[in-house]
Amino acid sequence: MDSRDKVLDKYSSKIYKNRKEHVIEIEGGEPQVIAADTRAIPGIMTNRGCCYAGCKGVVIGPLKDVVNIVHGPIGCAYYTWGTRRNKAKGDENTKDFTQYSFSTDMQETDIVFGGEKKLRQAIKEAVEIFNPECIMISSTCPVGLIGDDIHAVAAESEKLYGIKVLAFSCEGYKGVSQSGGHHIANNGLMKYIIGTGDAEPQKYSVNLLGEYNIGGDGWEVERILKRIGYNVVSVMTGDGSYDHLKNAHTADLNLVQCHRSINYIAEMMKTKYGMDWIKVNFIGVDGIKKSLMDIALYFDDPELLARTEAVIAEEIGEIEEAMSYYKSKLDGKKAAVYVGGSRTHHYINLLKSLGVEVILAGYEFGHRDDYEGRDVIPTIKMDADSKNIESITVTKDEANYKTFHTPEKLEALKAAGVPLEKYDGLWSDISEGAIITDDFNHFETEEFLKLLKPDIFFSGIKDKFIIQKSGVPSRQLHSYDYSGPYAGFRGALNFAKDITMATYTPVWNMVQAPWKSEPTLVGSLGGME
Ligand code: CFM
Repeated sequence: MDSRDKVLDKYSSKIYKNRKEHVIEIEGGEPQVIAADTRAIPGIMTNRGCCYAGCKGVVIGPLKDVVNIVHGPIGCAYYTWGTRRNKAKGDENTKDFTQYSFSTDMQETDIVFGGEKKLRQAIKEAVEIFNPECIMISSTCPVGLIGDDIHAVAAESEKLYGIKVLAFSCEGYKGVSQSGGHHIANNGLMKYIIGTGDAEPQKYSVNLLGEYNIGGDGWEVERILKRIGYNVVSVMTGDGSYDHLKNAHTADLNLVQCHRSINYIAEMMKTKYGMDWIKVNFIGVDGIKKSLMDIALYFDDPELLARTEAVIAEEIGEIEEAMSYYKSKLDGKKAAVYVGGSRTHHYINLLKSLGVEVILAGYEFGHRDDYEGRDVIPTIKMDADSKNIESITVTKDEANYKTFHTPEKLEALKAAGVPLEKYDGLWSDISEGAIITDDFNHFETEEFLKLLKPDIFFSGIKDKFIIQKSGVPSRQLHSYDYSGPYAGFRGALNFAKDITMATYTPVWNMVQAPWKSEPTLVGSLGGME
């Protein structure tokens, strides 16, 4: 029995039938079909988050000049406050509210008598105290259940205060994971914000999509892009702002880092404004090199291309020696990588360049295209859960529509390997024999750890403790624990250093639970000690 069967064999037949479609072994370089983006099994400890987490926590929360009001119980606001480490800085032109947590703090009486009054009051206070240009309201589960009309409150507040007020019906229970929340957030930003600014277009301008500035990743990417000579019009959404997002339509090209959370905006901007998008990856030296060259090829300017090559050479020169030292320490190690919907793939080239092989991997909530590539999208069957998430259609904006290249030139770029509207998915880089688990759970994590014994496990806050208790070092690839940035050339070096320290400091293996060596309870039974 191989390790996959050994783990799945422990399930009841009903659960086995479900999970066998989500856990696969990569064989013979053949394209594989995986079940993804379906409901988690009730009772199983999934690592997923909810729809509200995807909308407020992931996509709209990082917009720094927006007051993000969470309409709901205080816990929902508290748990999306700071833990993701999406950094932001205000400046003389842009306010930064990301250090605050705004909530209506719903109580039982609000659930019984309705919470709209409290929401109106929260908006009034936010306007009086913070004077923002934009407020966004996110719904939590009870709001959807009792039927508060947050959209009506938003529309009325917009008139009353003369600012932008958006409402998102992203109740936690919608869809099957945080993925639905990404889509809802994308729809709102596209409908009401992108395209409302009147800035003048700049030369060599790009938007950076699906970059959330975790641990400062976005700042490192922007530093490199600016060094080469690009103008970054907006970042969606790490350290991003309403102010910049309004003018996103003026850029020449969209760069998509996290495909899962934001491909909807990239696609809609192509239809509405004619703006092309390419898939990039700024994690890992090979990934960054390829992405920077792809962007330069797109702009097709010899000077820009020369600068790109020079910056790449200089940046690599800075880290090369240290990287090869860390490679000598890490060569031959094996890793497990489990993140949400895109990072698992992004980190593979970085790990490979350090001699680390990925033997176990997966996503919490990826869709089939995140595994198998965008080509499968037309074959993905919609189910009742996916139909529950609104999919909006946009039309050509005649006034702002522009094309940068002719269709022939775009075809030539595609033929030259530039990933225009293309994403190959995790399959394209995963090693033969690797085990892939979609929507992984605590049971499978423990079992695969015992069987495959990876040297390091990249994971998140919910699973890291299981991993550490079993003696294996863990680094969080969601928040980077307390470290970062990991993106860009300098980030690659931070990463190499952190995982070398983790694998050479096997503290978790040395910790023994106290009850294993001495009794922790003392008492007497029937007169005996
Ligand atoms: Fe995109 Fe993300 Fe990810 Fe994601 Fe996330 Fe995240 Fe993630 Mo945690 S947007 S899909 S919903 S890259 S919070 S910054 S690390 S699960 S792999």
